[in-house]
Amino acid sequence: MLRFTAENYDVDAICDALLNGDGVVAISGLYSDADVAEARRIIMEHSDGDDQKPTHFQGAAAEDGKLNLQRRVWNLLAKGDVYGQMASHPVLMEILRKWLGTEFIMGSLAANRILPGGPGQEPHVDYPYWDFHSPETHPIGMNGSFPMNAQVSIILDPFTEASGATGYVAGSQRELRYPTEADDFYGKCSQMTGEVGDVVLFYGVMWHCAMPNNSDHDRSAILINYLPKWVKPIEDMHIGLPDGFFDDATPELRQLMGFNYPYPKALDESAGGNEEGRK
Ligand SMILES: O=C(O)CCC(=O)C(=O)O
Ligand SMILES: [Fe+2]
Repeated sequence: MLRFTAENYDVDAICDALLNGDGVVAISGLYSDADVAEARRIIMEHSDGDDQKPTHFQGAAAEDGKLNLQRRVWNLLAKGDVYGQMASHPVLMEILRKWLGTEFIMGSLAANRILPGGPGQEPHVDYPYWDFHSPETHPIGMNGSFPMNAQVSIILDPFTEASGATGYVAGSQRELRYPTEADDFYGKCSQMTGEVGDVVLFYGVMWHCAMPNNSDHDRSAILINYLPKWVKPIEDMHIGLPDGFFDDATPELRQLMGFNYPYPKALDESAGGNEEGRK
């Protein structure tokens, strides 16, 4: 996994690594300690209860009665200004404009907290490929040769091998396929280790999963899903936001929330005129 900093990151090298190389890079130094601490504090507060939120790729944990050791906090935009700021960091915007097209959007802004003893996930690929175990539900000939996804993990607790840093098989994004038992994921995988505040950026066609937390501390991360402008988000990104939330929002956050590409639209109820075309 190539590692960059806020000072030496290289957009072309990163896009090449995501598409043709390992499929994942790390970038350190994007966020202040204070922002990372605030982000973690709010997530811990929202995940200290026993109420269960929806999760994914945790079928085995559900069978073993261990689902409560992996906790999701969804809809982070409504839970603190810090999350929108982190998701629209200028370095991420610059890289992702190149990777997903200039008008890319955000499909989910959530957290994944794995408590000590928490089991890992099933090896998988991410949205919109996440149900590629049923490829017949997708268009014929679909592949990963151009990206319809970027995943950012902002690390909030030490990501070590013991704590269950995300496992991945380098290069597996070069062929779009949902991994099977025969692929021997655990025999082949490396882990996205990192320090608090680091960002891991990967192409979600690459096989990966949260690994079991065998340490004595929590293992939390903010998980952000980014999409081209025309793929529909996973989360309903607009619920729970107070009226006027976007009045003072930055152009970057408005873009991430889909305001720049207003489809589907009630065309039958819009003012007439030519809306699309080179002229
Ligand atoms: O938390 C992690 O390590 C990865 C989570 C993940 O891949 C997912 O939920 O899709
Ligand atoms: Fe994933």
